Amino acid sequence: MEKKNRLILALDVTDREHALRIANEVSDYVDSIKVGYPLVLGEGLGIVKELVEIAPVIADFKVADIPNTDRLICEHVFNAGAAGIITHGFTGRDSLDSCVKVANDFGTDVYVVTEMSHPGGVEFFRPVAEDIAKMAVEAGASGVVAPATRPERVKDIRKIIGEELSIISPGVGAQGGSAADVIRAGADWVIVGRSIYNSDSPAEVAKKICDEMNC
Ligand code: FNU
Repeated sequence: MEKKNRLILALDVTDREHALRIANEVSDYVDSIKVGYPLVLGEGLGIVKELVEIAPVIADFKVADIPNTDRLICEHVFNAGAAGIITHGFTGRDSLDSCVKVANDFGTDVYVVTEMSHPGGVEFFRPVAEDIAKMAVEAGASGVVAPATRPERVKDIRKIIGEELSIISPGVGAQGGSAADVIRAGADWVIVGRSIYNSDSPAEVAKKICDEMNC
């Protein structure tokens, strides 16, 4: 992903027109659009093909299955035009390897969740986040997902993964995190959803977040 604006839009609206309107409004300020279950279950995977006309798409399916099922999911997602996918890591190295292999065949990116950004994200993830980050490096993932709600954890995870892998970081705005703080802690991109798409002026909010990050 080209680092220009450091902002990834989390497009969790559920209908096509709304999604395309928001995506078009903020396209000057985002490096990528993240779609997940809300939009894809609402409109089908075909929405990805429409969105890639506006910006590269990351599919946030938090893939977490056996290697064969993971492979099938990744193939569908990349065939639909996505440039990247978010996977879980707790399913183990063989499952992650399967996703990375498909991504390498397509020339796309895999981002592995380390510790989630919501309060419950510390319950089970906290003790294993570092191990998952290490595995992401060893498996050749493109990057990891780490919480903007806890910049100190982004710092910890950056120490483990070094400079080669990217950190994409959700939790800015609606979940209480600050874009500037998490970029300072070592994130490469922030992922922002509700603060932008629920706003009356999505482009203005997106621009403000970019300005905060000095981009
Ligand atoms: P917003 N997301 C997250 N925390 O929030 N993929 C994680 O740890 C994670 C994610 C996603 O709060 C979440 O599903 F791994 O409205 C949503 O799409 O700004 C987005 O990041 C945050 O949305």
